[in-house]
Amino acid sequence: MTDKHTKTGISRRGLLGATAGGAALLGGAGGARLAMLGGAAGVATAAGTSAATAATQASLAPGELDEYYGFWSSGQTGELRILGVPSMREFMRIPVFNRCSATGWGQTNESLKIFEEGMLPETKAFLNANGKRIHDNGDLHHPHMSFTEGTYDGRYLFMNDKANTRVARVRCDVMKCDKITEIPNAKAIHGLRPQKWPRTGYVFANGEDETPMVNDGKTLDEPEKYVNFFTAVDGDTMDVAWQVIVSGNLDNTDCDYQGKYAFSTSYNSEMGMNLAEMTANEMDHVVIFNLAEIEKGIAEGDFQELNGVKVIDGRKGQNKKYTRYVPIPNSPHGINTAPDKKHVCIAGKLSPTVSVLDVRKFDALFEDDSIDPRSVVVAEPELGLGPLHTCYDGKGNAFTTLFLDSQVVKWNIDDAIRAHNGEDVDPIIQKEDVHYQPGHNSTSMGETLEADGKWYISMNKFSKDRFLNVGPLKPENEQLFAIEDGGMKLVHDGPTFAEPHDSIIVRRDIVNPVSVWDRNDPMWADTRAQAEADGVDIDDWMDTVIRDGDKVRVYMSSMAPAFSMEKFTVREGDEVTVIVTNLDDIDDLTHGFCLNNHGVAMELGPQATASVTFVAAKPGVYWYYCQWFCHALHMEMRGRMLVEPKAS
Ligand code: CUK
Ligand code: CUA
Repeated sequence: MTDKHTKTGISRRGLLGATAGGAALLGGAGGARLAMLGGAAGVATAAGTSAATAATQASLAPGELDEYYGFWSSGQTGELRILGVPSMREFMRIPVFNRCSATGWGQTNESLKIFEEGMLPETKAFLNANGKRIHDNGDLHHPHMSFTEGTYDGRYLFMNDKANTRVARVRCDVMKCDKITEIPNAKAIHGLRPQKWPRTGYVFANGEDETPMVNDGKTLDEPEKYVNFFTAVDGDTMDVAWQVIVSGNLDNTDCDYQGKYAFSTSYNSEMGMNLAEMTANEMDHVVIFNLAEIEKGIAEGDFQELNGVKVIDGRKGQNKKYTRYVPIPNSPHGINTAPDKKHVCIAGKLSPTVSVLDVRKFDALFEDDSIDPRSVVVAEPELGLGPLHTCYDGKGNAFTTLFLDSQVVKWNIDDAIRAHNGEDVDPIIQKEDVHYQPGHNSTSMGETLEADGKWYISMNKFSKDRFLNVGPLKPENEQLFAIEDGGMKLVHDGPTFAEPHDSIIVRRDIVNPVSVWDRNDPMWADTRAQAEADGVDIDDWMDTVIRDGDKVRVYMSSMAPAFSMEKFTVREGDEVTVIVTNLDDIDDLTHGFCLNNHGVAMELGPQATASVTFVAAKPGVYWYYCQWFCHALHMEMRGRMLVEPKAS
């Protein structure tokens, strides 16, 4: 099954030809992009699985713990997921940009505060005017952990929301989201990467969609007025540190191990407004951002302030100290820094090539305007059709997904450079079929200096015939390979729901969450302050109802198998806030509070406080109950709310 590649002279034309069908009908450059999608119809031949040995390594006995944490995005589901690698068991779903029925995320006051604090005022006004909630959807593509000196440090996970232009952070101690920042000026945050060196530091975030610089509804068809923004978020405060206006759009991003540069791909260097225009040019580009110069420019006042953000002009033809543009063939997508600290691989997508940049050559580009930006390209191997993303084994090899070929190609970076310099070497080591149409891939610790080359994940966009048919909407498919000297061995093949784009695989000793909340956690600081004002101690047994005009605060505790209050009374039309502290302090003893027929429910982990606010609009008796199974008498863990009719 190892397919030693021989040079076939694949060209862009070949790429289009290879995706016959849709492309021919559409014709032109516009057809090229659609052909990629249509390419999914051309299925690669099924791979055998000579996986006997590797399979034994991958299958864990019941109760055995995984070697790695996997952090998964979920695309349009909007949540973050935690899996075990190599078992690929899914452990947890962390709601972030979505509304979660189980945990009350998007409904509890503690989570609403996180949503609202980072929301731009105009978004708040827009949502209020339209009776809409921004808590209900998101498109989470890229989860990445915070770094210290080039490797994961177990503090935070950062992630983007393409749908509503946001960046979020998850605390790794409790595995809950604690910050969501809506990014001003930019639109559709896509690529996201934390600074690797000396630490995170910045979280770099790409705006994918261009909008008019003055977006007041008076400009549509004047592309020259459109701009796009690169954003640096401060990973400690989650505030926007600065932005850079760029030429072209921005897709994916990464940064170096020197702490000097960030870089982003642009598939729409044309600033096209439709498919044909966006794919018109043979060459697009990568933008390199000079972090020290940008910080200096900000310090020296060389910025304009836009919606409260200091914005540097890094467009082409502007002062070249902030940005340089390196031409890259056609519609580049994934950009990934190698653990050798030197190389960055850029997947060509519509070009069958991967462009290898040497970060050590970037200084010269910024020192001397006359240097050809292409001089930083040290290799450009043709690897196959539809290259999208690259990851690494820490031993000088790279793995690139080939969307159209439904394959992963393993290749050697040094050999690619030697071939580029005219030597007769083939950098390709192995090609392996995947099922089908891979997007992102990841290797164990592969985006850090501790890349260990043990495991490889292929995140495939199509599952087709791989599983029992579940109707027109099919799951995606993920495949885990053991990376072995003799080749890559498929050890797991399993469906996932919509639509993990990306994952990271983190050694388990780096991740150390707690099992029980700290009573002083900042998550419920507002509730604590309110309780203090009400004279209630939320750390203790509480059964107090405070009336404050037509606002009522109901303070209660939970301890298996009972709430501290078997009943409470409010009046029709009251705005009721129920505050619950779970006094149980045992591992895994979660309670919940769910109020019948009010659309109200929340999770209460051990030693957690949470609160939820609703209007008691309908007179009557309503049961509330614990909705997390906690005890043999869990069913009996319930109580009544009486809503008295308004005196008429
Ligand atoms: S993107 Cu999805 S396959 Cu949003 Cu990282 Cu490349
Ligand atoms: Cu408490 Cu179920």
